[in-house]
Amino acid sequence: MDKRSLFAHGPALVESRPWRGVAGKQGFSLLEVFVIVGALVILGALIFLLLGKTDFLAELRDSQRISDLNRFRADLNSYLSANPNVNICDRTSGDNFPKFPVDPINDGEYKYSYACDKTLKTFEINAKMESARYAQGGSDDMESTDGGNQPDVYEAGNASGLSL
Ligand SMILES: [Ca+2]
Ligand SMILES: [Ca+2]
Repeated sequence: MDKRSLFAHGPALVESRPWRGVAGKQGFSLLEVFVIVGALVILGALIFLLLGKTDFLAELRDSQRISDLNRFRADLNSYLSANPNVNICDRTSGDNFPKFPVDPINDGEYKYSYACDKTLKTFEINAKMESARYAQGGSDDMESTDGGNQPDVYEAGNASGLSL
């Protein structure tokens, strides 16, 4: 039997040719590869620099603390306006009593503390700043410029002089 006759039945089912991609282009050009690698290197360097900055994550947590305390103060003031007879020292009083925020670290050193006077309807919520920037003496000192009586914590509330 002629060997060629076994393989000579019509066109081959599978053709072998280079992959041409969706738009008919053949893979990536060297320039495209360089641009992508360059962008990844720059992105990696930026992340490395930001995370390497000593206080970057501490500043993020402090921003969260400042936001938490200011929001709680606003929420509780609104709640007090709507419920003037509420016992401000009983956080379980009323279904709409503002949710007490939790410090991003919440350990022995960094935690929120709450003080209140149920007769005067005054309250204060405090947090310890973690970064040099927001701590007492820092470039954006929040602790000693809040109008409170404790220069080494950030105080928020409605008590006169934040003296609770
Ligand atoms: Ca203070
Ligand atoms: Ca105080």
